[in-house]
Amino acid sequence: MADINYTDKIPNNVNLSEDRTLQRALEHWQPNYLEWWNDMGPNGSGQHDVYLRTATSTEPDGWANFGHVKMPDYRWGIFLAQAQEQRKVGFGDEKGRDVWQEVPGEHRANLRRIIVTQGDTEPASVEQQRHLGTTAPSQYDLRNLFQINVEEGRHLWAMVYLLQKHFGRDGREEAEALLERRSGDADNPRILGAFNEETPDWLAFYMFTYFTDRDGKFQLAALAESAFDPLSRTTRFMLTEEAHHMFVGESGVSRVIARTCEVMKATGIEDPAELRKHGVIDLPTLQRYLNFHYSVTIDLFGADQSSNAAIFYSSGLKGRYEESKRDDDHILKGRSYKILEAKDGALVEKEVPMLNALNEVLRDDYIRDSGAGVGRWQRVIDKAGVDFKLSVPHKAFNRHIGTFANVRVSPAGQVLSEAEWAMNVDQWLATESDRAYVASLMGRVVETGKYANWIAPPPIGINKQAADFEYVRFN
Ligand code: BYC
Ligand code: FE
Ligand code: FE
Repeated sequence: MADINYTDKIPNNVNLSEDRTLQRALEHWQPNYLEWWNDMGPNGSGQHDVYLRTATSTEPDGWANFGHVKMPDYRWGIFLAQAQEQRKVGFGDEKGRDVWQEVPGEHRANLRRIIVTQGDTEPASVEQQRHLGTTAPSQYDLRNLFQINVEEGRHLWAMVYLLQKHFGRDGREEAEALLERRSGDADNPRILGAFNEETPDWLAFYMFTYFTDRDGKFQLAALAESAFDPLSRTTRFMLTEEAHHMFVGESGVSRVIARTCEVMKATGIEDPAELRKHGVIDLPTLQRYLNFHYSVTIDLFGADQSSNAAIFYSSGLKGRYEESKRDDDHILKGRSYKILEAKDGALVEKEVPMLNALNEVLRDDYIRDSGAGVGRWQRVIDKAGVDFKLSVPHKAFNRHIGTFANVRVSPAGQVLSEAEWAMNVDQWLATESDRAYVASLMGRVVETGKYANWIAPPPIGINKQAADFEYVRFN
């Protein structure tokens, strides 16, 4: 595979210079993108030199370069994973046929919708996180935030490339609209719910990158199975970058827990209100943040029964997570899947056609995967000798999409009356006062090698850098 050509205006490994129309479309879009980045990207960061990795090839070993870069100079580019020779459609009605290099007319509207939905989340997350740089707990964390931001920007480029290359004028219009919607805007919001929520503080940021970037992992993995080969190759390379985003979330929460437990052991204090006087985040508050981000994120998988999902699968547009590792016919007609629904005050199982339940299948895969990290957080608590059990809420808790949208369910999975919900919700979801307390801890730490009081330092530096490495030079 050709290395990425960094002398091009737009670094790429897709032979951009041979497609003049596309090159012109992208060069027209690029200044609008930079304008969006300046308006909506990381606040006040334009002059900082940030220690970033930049993709320089798509080879599995050594695909990135590390070095100090000003973010507006980051080389956002278009990189597709290596083509797989003779790749065949792996599922659905066209299973076994050659994959598509162009968009089949009959699937154009659905593919466009999927690509736009995926693309919309990327700039949305940058918008949600734009103010966090002013309260970073360390240079290390600030650098991780910025790394994620530039890569989410690149993920937008990845989807815009597909739109402009394969969807003509419609694609160019969608590419512009992706720069016009705004997270949380009342008139022109981002498409999916979680991407219009705020990411008000760093605990929310770690929870978001653990839980919500993991939705990215599962959706991208499902799209990597697509019969539309350019989408498959694009998402496969995006997945390489995604791993670091989830690492930042998992290790971030882990470091918050480690610090809290350290103070709990040193002082012997267990009472959250007393603990707050020591400037750390009490574990019940952390659990309430977890409950919020988890429930908002599992909504992102869509309705538990969806005819869209059935069509996306049968027509080969979107597969399941690790499709090829599954031991079935990959067509799924006549198969069923058990979903839950609320009936007479209880949650009961119901068998439905599997094709219609594929959003739920992916959500269940996600639930298994995300629970593993929560188990690792628990081990930090256990090892410290602190008596507290973290838990993952029931999947029907605090849902706004699908069957449970109109039912109140406790984190333990009990169907509740509106009054019972109202009486207890403050124990389950972060309250205004929780958020105000966490916000009160957020203060910018800029000294090299120093960390805010509420979070432990990381066990190891980025790219194995030493503890006193200067990740960000503030200019
Ligand atoms: N909020 O039939 P359904 C990432 C709508 S994250 C608001 O279930 P479908 C990242 C739905 O549009 C990965 N609306 O829909 C992470 C539909 O509307 P209409 C993002 C919602 O199509 C961190 C209606 O409800 N990628 O990369 O089967 C940082 C009926 O629903 C929501 C993708 O999502 C919601 N949560 O499923 C940066 C992949 N959910 O038609 C980046 C592409 C549903 O009635 N998207 N609706 O007006 C898809 O595959 C599908 O569109 C969905 C929804 C799975 C999202
Ligand atoms: Fe992304
Ligand atoms: Fe991400």
